[in-house]
Amino acid sequence: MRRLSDATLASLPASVGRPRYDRAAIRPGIVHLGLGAFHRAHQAVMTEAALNAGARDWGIVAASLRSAETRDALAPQDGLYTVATREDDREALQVVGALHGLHVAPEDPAALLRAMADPGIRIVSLTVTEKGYCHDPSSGSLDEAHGDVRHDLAHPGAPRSAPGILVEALRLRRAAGIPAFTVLCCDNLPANGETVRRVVTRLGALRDPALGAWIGGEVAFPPTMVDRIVPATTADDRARIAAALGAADAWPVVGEGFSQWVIEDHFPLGRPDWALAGAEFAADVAPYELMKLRMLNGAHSALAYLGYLAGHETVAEASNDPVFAHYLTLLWAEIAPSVPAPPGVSLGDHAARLLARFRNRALRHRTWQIAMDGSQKLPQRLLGPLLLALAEGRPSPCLILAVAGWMRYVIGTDEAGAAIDLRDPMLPALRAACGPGLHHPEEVARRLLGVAGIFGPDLAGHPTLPADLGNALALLVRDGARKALSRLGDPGGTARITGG
Ligand code: CS2
Repeated sequence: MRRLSDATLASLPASVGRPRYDRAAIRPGIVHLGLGAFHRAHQAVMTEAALNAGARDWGIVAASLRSAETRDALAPQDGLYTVATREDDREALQVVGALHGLHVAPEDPAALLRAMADPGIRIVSLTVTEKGYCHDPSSGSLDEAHGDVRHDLAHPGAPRSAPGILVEALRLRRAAGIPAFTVLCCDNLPANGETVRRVVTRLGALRDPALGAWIGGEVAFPPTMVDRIVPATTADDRARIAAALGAADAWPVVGEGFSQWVIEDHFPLGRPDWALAGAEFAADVAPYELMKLRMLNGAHSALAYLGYLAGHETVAEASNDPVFAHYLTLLWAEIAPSVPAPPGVSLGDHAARLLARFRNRALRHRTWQIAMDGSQKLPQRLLGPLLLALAEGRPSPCLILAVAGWMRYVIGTDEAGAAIDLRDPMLPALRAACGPGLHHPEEVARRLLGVAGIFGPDLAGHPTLPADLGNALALLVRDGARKALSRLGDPGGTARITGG
């Protein structure tokens, strides 16, 4: 079968969207770090809208920070790829042309740094996942003992971490008298702009106090909330999309119809007109971000652990199970008081919309995928709302079950006794804490609470939480996740979801 490429673009079926501009006339304005599916289905699609509307100097140069896989898939297709938007039985295809250069950082860090130091680049955006920032998730500070941080301090010209790459590129610009690019973190981190500023400024200061001060003073780190559900692409996706295109695409991406981007409009060197694609600009992004991290991502993580344990392979399977749907409604009612609703948003309507999005059966979003890297996700998704509920004396059985679900999951065997393929940067510490095993749930809960970097002293030292988590974990071990959830009552008849 022929391959998707500039040469085959014109012969795709008429129903497939494609670049409406001359790709050869585009100059790069953005370097993006982290060439995963999410970037290609979210920010790149929004930038494509600006290119389609006539912008010429906002092409994207994209870099993978680890493997060459995506570059190897996309380079033979001139950087083109398909975005498939799926809602139940409907699917729309769009070929995106916004990528105008592909790097693999470990192969040639100098080439990536040169691209970032080019005066034409005005924004460096990132989707490197939570763990890519080398920070301590419970405090949000740079983890100075992190292997990649130590590497980048020892070899500053050939950095391998995202903060190390940003610091070196900014140093090169400063030395050459080129204004700093804007750093746009598009990961689900709490206060993402501020968190990345803290981490990058600190790493800069460790290299040279003057560089740290310059980064702190000169570089804009606007906060942003990003939202679109984009599961990992499957072999079925590739086959179906190739058949529809009449051309092979080695790495299409698949997402839901919903897509939201809320950004603080602070781009000293300019930005593409992302509003053309529906991006919103807000003076205060914090309420959108808290709502996203706690309502959507918090529920996602709860479903990931408890759903996986109950044998649900995907989010759609779990959310279409009435026991889990009921649990979600109760969970959102517990989380909502910790969320300051953004202007004009009803949290009840928001929760109903989330349930409909989760139930989209056209997406095979694996619970196992979302369960990855729990140590990096739990604090902002579940522990923040739990801490507030404890402080305000609100009972939180669903949040406690979600956290206990994570504990049950990291013990490493499922309810049928099969090993779980655990992925987490803190795996050695988690495994050590889980040593006492399934027969000693209270002890496991107590030890996991003490793992540095996840819970923080307020939760680990709380007078009642350790016992409550131990009991919830014991319940999950004894009865299994589904049975434990099926016992949750709803004393008010219908859970009331009200804002905080
Ligand atoms: C998910 C997110 O993998 C995960 O942890 O919760 O990727 C989620 O799908 C997105 O944030 C939705 O916008």
